[in-house]
Amino acid sequence: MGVLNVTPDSFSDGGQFENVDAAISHGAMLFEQGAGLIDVGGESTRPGAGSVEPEEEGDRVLPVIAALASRGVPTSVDTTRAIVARAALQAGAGVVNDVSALRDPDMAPAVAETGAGLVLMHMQGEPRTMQEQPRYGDVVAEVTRFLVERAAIAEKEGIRRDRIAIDPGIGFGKTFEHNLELLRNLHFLVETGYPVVIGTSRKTFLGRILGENVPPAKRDAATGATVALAIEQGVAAVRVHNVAMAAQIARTTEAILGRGR
Ligand code: PMM
Repeated sequence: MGVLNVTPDSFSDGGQFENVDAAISHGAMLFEQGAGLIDVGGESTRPGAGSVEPEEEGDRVLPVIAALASRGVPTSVDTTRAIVARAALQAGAGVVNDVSALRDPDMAPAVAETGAGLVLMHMQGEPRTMQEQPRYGDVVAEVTRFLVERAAIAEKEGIRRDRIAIDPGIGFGKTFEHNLELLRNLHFLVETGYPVVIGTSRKTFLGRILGENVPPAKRDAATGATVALAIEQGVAAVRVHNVAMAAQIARTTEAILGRGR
């Protein structure tokens, strides 16, 4: 899954793809490099980020999704708003990546009506405040329970089980230790039977490991370590900025594991 943030303030590629044409060609390039899905987002979920108006969010993502769809590039829309999701699905997106896991009550109907896929992500709190004091008893068990509950709700609303994926939400209301514990225990999420998605690419916890002087764009090798370990545990999809690198890692890891394509 290739990251295509069309926002002026996203933490790792902020501002770079604000221009619609640049975003379209970057998305097409990620597809050529091996992404199965281009994840187009118009609202930053970076810790502390404020929210944008739905109209503005739609204006950012819809032309990019439509253009990629017309070139046969599969896209997901990274949004928490049903109104944006509906428009994106109409413009040609095939999957809704909802980091709020159906907080908008109209989201499940929007996905169900179109037969689209759905990624349900776990987040404690909301982006503005989520890193203030994340707390869990048993982070792996609690995140898994939450995601299975949300998936059951999605199914009840008419979304087919085989169209639903789950994501522990690395960095979303989690301390450094919570993130590492989740990454060590992804196999636990895989055992639920839902395809598991993870997004570790260039995130702050990697900066903590590497040293805060290593900026997001220089954290790809560290991201690669998480990709290999996630695939080994049975994760179905990794959301990354550097698709060319992740595709090589994925193919190599799968070949070693005897799961080569
Ligand atoms: N992370 C970000 C945004 N969307 N979606 C899913 N499913 N999983 C994630 O971990 C995730 C996401 C934030 O990262 P970015 O600002 O680099 O896009």
